[in-house]
Amino acid sequence: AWRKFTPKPFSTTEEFEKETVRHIETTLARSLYNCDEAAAYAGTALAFRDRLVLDWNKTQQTQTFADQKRIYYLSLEFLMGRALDNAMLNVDKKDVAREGLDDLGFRMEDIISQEHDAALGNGGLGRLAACFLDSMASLNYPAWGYGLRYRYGIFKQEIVDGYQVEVPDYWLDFNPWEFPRHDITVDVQFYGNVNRWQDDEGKQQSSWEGGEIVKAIAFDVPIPGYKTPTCNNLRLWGSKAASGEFDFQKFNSGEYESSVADQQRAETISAVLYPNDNLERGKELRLKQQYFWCAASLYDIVRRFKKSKRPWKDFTSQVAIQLNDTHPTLAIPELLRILIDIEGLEWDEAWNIVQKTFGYTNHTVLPEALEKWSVPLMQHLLPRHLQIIYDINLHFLQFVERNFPKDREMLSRVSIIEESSPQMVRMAYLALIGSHKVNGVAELHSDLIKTTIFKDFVKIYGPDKFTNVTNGITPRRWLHQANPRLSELIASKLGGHEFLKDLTLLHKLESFVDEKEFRKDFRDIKYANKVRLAKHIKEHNGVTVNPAALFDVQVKRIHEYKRQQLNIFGVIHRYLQLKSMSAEDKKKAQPRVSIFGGKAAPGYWMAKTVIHLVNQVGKVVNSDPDVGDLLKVIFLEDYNVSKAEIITPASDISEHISTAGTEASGTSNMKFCLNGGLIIGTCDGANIEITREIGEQNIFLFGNLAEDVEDLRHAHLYEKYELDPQLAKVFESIRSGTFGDAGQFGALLNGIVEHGDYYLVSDDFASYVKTQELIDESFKNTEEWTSKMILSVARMGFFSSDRCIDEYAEAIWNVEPLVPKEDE
Ligand code: 26Q
Repeated sequence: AWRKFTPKPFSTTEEFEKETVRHIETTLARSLYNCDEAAAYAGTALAFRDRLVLDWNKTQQTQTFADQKRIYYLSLEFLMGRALDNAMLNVDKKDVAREGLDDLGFRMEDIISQEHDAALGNGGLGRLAACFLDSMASLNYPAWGYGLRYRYGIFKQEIVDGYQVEVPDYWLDFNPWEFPRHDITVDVQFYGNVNRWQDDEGKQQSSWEGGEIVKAIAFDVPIPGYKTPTCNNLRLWGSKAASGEFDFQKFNSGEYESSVADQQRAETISAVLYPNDNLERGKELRLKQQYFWCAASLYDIVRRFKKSKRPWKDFTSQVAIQLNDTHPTLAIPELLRILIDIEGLEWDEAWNIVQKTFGYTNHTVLPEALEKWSVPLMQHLLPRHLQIIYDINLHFLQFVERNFPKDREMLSRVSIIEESSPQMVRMAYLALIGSHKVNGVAELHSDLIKTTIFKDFVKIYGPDKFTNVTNGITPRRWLHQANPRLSELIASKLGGHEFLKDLTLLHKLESFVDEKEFRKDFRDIKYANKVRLAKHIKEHNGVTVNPAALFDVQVKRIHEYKRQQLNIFGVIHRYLQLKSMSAEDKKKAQPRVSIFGGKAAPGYWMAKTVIHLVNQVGKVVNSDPDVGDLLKVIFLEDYNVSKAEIITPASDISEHISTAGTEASGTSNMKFCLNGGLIIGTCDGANIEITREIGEQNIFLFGNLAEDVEDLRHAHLYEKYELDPQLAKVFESIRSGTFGDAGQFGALLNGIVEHGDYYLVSDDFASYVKTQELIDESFKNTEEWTSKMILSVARMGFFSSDRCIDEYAEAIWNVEPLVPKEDE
């Protein structure tokens, strides 16, 4: 009987308009006579949301009844960006919507840009999680994401007088993409104490008592796949006081403030995303966030499993959980606690389940980014989990002792507990020990973790526990959506858009590399994308840039290891050269626009100084008549996913210039290359594999190698050390006040001159400058440059996140795709 009432999705322009207008007039209760762009966006989003929901329900139903494993991707960050454009492309109805909106008097681009970015992440790790959700849905894998519903995502960056100012990102005002599930809640416990006793059979029992309870409420977000009925789920947890709104007893007895305080304390847990990228800070609230989210997610996963009435031994054939870095590591002791304390399993059986269930992805070897939590803090907040961690450690160390009886030092090196004061829990070791596979995110990085931070563990478990899955990006968003004209040009050559589902098909473009018309079309598209970015720069920075100039882009989080300072010192070097150049030589010089973007963690002073320096240099250079169009320096405010969609297709060259061995993978390098932008980079992260794929004649590599970094650092500290002479000139000009008060930049320069140049800026400066000169010459040769662009795009097939997901599915998760059943 239900079937005949099931709504049908719109398909024609007229039906789309009807649905949109219906939503504006009824759902939003707005009159069409004062329908502005915001209302048109809301109506359009709701019309598309209806379509997704139908597929979503069907997908979840199919997954529930199939006898198959589901993937659970646990990540504290999902950097999703906007959803509407993506939804329109995935259901293949963007043209219908464009026509319909046009009829109603709106421009598609204006409507799309009404949407606020969902910015629940810092950078690479969070965007990777978003690309993975897109790929899992597009490949029909039954998968759920689990995360936190932050009230405030990553802060909005404003630039005031050249300085970064952080403004709160309140993004939930109107969010049609989330469904609050007030009926799906979990009580999460904190603090309290542990009772231990022997039961009637003499078995040791533990239970966690007392403390306080915070309620987790589910908010579900549909994740549509590209041109497939699969629509997966992203479940984000929000926190609320367990007692409901506020404590009425307290309220009625006059304690107004404390009744509201409980509520506020609970809601603080999901209030804000920590804005640190690759830096860990042992804050109690962060640990509370981690446990709150792990406990709610695990409860939910176990609840779903128990509904299927299977025995516990089947758990590992139904559930695979991937840990996105160490942030969700508490899921390991939490699952043990559920299995042992609540479900009554024996340690060995529970441990076996846990190890088979979890996989752990490492994203960094930087020591300052490795998570550690103090034992006293853990004892206070999660007393039962600390005991379980001790038990895990005991079993593990006994195992190590049996196998390496002669190596006494090994035990303290590999112990989960660091014997410092206070003692610390090493989360990466816990994650590794509790998982069946550990992977790095690019070949070099996966090799490095085996020889540095996890060296002992390779001896203990053997090399097979470790694997590599090189990162990738979704071609739907980063080619088709961000660069529709290039996507159409490729489709016209390849006979359709199949390459968006199988990116390796791009290789067929190679056979057109010498076609004159194709080459021109390719260049025209790059130029049009640059015109669009130039317009954005004019509007936001008030600077006119010439779209014919070489656009040189570095956009990513600001971090010393990523070396934006090397870039800006290179820009100053260029400026000084231009200043001393004859008019004759200037005619031959290659005009360039240096574009920077990225956020600094609010407490990271060195990173903020770099932003300030870029802006100061821009102020001087951009108004210097000696330089004119030959050099412009731009800092783009508030770099985020939707800005990346404009910037990425508009670059001629982009910079991926980390100190070798420090950038685990990088993913924007892939985005630029896929859009016909060339790369200047170090031999680091995925740059190495990009080079292997596209050929070394199509990329500009420079600098010292990872294997030499340690010796160089040592030499800086203990041997005579001389600054690169060209860099010394740059520093002189900064110190003489060319770019404003030199005192501001003292720490930045001294880190290099006096404190050992940890990131090897001086060591790499000469080869960096030389490589930039090579780029100028190469760019002037338009034909040579065009071939490099086309061949790069043609050879990027490997870097689709679809390939990553198939690798995870095969080597780590052991899951198969599952296509939702269509109604008969
Ligand atoms: C940890 C503890 C406390 C507070 C914050 C954090 C924290 C938060 C975010 C630590 C690290 C991050 C983010 C790390 C990150 O984005 N890493 C990047 O991951 C990408 C995807 O694998 C790689 O391509 C980059 O190379 C890597 O830097």
